[in-house]
Amino acid sequence: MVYLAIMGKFFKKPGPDLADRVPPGQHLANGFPVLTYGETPQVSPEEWTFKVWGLAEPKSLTYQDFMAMSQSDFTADFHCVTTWSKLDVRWTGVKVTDFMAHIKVDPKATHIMQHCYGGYTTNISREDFVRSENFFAHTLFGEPLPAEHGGPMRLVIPHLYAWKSAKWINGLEFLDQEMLGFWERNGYHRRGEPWAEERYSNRF
Ligand SMILES: Nc1nc2c(c(=O)[nH]1)N[C@H]1C(S)=C(S)[C@@H](COP(=O)(O)O)O[C@H]1N2
Ligand SMILES: [Mo]
Repeated sequence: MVYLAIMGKFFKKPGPDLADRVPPGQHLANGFPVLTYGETPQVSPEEWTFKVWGLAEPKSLTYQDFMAMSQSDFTADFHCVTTWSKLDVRWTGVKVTDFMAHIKVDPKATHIMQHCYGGYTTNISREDFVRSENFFAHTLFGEPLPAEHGGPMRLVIPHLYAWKSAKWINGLEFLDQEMLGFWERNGYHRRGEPWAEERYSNRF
């Protein structure tokens, strides 16, 4: 019985060292759940195209353009607002801070709308976007990013709830004011910081 209690302690709930990495109201997921609103777009790396517009010099980039940029490995925790978290997800891709050297953004741009194949959008402030722990990911646990997890390319913003991490990302629109993305217009918080439990908007 003591053995079972210990097993339960170690495998069902996060240990003390992991517990302080799980934000309030979150639980550790089994595996890596998929959370998608609508259909999964099927886009090959060859046809994947990424555009920058708005308060930035318009630019179109290919998958090869991203592969030619400086590549980095990342280990990051992933928190979905529906209360599951997955720790230590390993990705490979391009740091947002490295990517920014390849485009020209107007200093007046304070906010960004992420656009995706399939029409999903999510907003983020420039301050939350341009951080060295944020990245464009094309590889998950050493394998090409599967379509259901956003392949061929997604954004990962580890310090915000995962709805801010756009799958099948195909563009960034630079703005001089905050606009709301898909979930944000439908009741989710405009920022979504998991440690502050910024889950839903208080505007409704
Ligand atoms: N384009 C797009 N990106 C998206 C979503 C989506 O439905 N469409 N869901 C978001 C939500 S709510 C979460 S929790 C994560 C889930 O990523 P995963 O399916 O790789 O676990 O993707 C986010 N990015
Ligand atoms: Mo989510």
